[in-house]
Amino acid sequence: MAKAKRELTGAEIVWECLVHEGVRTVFGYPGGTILPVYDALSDYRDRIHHVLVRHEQGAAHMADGYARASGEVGVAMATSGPGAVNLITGIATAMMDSIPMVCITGQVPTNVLGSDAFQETDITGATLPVTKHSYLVMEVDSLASVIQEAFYIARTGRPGPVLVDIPKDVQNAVAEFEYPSDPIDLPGYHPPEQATDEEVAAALELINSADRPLVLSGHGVLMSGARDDLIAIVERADIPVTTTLLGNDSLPHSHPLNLGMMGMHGNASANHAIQQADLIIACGMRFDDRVTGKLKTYSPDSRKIHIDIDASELNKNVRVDVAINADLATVLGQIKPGVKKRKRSKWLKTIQAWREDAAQRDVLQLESETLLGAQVIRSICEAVPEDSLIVSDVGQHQMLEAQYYSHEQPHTLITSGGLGTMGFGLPAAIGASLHKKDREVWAIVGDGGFQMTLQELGTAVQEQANVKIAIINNGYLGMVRQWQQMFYNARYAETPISSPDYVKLAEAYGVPGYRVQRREDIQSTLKEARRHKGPVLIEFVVEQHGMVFPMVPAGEDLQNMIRRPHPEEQPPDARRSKKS
Ligand SMILES: Cc1ncc(C[n+]2csc(CCOP(=O)(O)OP(=O)(O)O)c2C)c(N)n1
Ligand SMILES: [Mg+2]
Repeated sequence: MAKAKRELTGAEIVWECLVHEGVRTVFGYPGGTILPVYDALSDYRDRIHHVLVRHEQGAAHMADGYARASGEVGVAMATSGPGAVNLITGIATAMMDSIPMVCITGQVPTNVLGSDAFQETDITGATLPVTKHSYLVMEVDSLASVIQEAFYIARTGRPGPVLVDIPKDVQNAVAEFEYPSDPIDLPGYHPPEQATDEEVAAALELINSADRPLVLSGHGVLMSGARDDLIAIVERADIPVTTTLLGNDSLPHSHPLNLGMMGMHGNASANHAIQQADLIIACGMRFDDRVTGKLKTYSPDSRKIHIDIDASELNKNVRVDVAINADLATVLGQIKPGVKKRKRSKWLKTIQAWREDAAQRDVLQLESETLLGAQVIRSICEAVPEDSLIVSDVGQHQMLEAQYYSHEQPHTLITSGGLGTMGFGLPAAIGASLHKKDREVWAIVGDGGFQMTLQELGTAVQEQANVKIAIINNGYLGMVRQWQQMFYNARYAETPISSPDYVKLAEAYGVPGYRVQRREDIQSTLKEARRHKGPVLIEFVVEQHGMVFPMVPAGEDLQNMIRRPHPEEQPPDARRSKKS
């Protein structure tokens, strides 16, 4: 039976469409040109929860964090001009990390568009390079189908952010509403599905004949749901795996074949393995410069297979022998039956020696009497349940998280990888916690990044978001200071940064606050903090000059890592203090 059409305003159509798309939470901030939509919200409050943020950048990051935690499309909303422009950092962050998001912005009325009207910004123009697609809706009759398309584009193929800009008169106009029921078929947009038989055969030929194969596991493994098949394949063929930052939780940390993260701050064993492999199988990753180092000398002796949903990533940075443009989970399902059982003891033994050497180099820093970020992160990992969600900000603490937190379960790490957006951590954690209400959610942030978006503490309190905030306070924009120390003769230009009294700040927001200055107080404070429901803040005052190693200097050969010294190489004083 055909449903009766209803007459609705554009503003009501927005909410109706969101309900039809299964949206339950919207992050936003009102203003003049989005007023009709906000006014219509009152009729939808029983189905959609609106989270009032403190800055629109926070809305975009929260929608992003919500999307990453839920696998659903995150929704952010803002007014025109300054509101819309404030979303851009969050949109660009989502774009770089392939996060499905729909951003709805108000726009000045159509009759003044282009006249530099009050709070007019060409937001579709401004966001063109950082959205997967964008729309300026000029007629209310097309509003429902545009919103439906926006969700479809955001979540299909390689996911990404889509912007829908709606002039105020379109929000006020009335149209007959019926949610479009026809399957969506967009000209020129047909996400690929499976590999051809020839591609599967070519990949299998390389996999089954390699002696030193290595899987590079990226975000796409998690996003396409390919993890189980990947594990089955590497176990059968005894293939070691290294992960990107966003693929860090794409296989259990303790899995014997997992070499951990590759790249600039990756594990030495992973980087050596890349350089010495005779086959690289790149799954849902994009050969970012942070993981390849110098392209000219990248993995010189290997044949290469690259599987990615986005055709534009294939042969972009690294030339490969077999390029497969399809859904990764589907392709691994196709490949799996043909993968031969093999043991690769010699290759794994070589790798094991690199791993043992690296473990030795970690000992001094984990045992150091001075409080270090690595110790804090390892302690959080030991204290919290395995399914806890860790959201890191950007900087040294982010890399330490990737190195020292053992992610056993998938979808337990959220971080800004591609754009490296400081200020992402707290709002993304709030967004994630509003979906994963039964999970422990930790924002691990630096003193610099936290101060970029700390106003969102207000949102966390208003929502009683269950977010535990660990500020790794080293008094510096640490990662930049590290570069200055290594490459700019230790001239610390504008990297020392002061902080407010974070315990008092927490108090001002009505949040329990703690300060930890000694290693022996970490665990007891974590225990105490975890007892509180709702937001909690802990400041860890750590060594100011801590470093993140290994480090491949930008543009260098992956093999040329600057390493933490092996205990045998420590200066005599350091060895003595360790013994005492
Ligand atoms: C929005 C933004 N501005 C600047 C940078 C450059 N940047 C990268 S890491 C970093 C320092 C981060 O300092 P902090 O948050 O204290 O973390 P730490 O490195 O000390 O752990 C800076 C400034 C960035 N990534 N993002
Ligand atoms: Mg810092």
